[in-house]
Amino acid sequence: EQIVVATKNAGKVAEFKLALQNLPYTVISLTDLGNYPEAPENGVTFMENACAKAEYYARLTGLLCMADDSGLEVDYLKGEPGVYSARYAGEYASDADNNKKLLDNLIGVPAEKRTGRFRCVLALANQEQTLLTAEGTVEGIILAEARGEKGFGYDPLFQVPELGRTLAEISAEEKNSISHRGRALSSLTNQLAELGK
Ligand code: ITT
Ligand code: NA
Repeated sequence: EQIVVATKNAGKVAEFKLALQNLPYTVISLTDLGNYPEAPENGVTFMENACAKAEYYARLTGLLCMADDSGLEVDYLKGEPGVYSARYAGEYASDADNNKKLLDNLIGVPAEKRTGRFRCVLALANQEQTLLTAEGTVEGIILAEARGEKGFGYDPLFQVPELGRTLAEISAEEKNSISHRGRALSSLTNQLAELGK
């Protein structure tokens, strides 16, 4: 059976393909299927957005779709940018623009107050409904300057205390083994395996 990874974010696609390569499903990405429109994203929670995206693309493609809604919650900023992480610095903001805005909003804030987490909600849907959901988080510290070239988004600013490294300084395999997305994925694939029994 096929599962479509229903995201337009190339960074997410790479992590999904790596994590799902041993699954008894053929994983294809939305971009492999053609030029689909952007899903509407009006929810105020990751859960609402993940389910809406999965159902939207399942209806358009007629295939089983998995969607990811994720973002960075910074405690000092009362949980921002949260569900607005992709468009923190504006509708068409680049990762660099968003990272700059985050750094600007934390100028002068000491390390011990720069705590936060990445959160990921995954939803798997068919044409009728959402079938499964899963959530994952990873705790970290927002650095005052970027470190590392790997990953995407806010990764160069996000240090994992246990590693003493940012998510942009570790391999995609290592990131998947500890990240919000990796954790949500292992929960979702466990649920899928249970369904299959
Ligand atoms: P799709 O809706 O097409 O999946 P998107 O990038 O718009 O793509 P989101 O609305 O879920 O997806 O936004 C998530 C944003 O949160 C993403 O653009 C990054 O800025 C940030 N983010 C999520 N996971 C991340 C990760 O693993 N590393 C760094 N930044 C991440
Ligand atoms: Na979002």
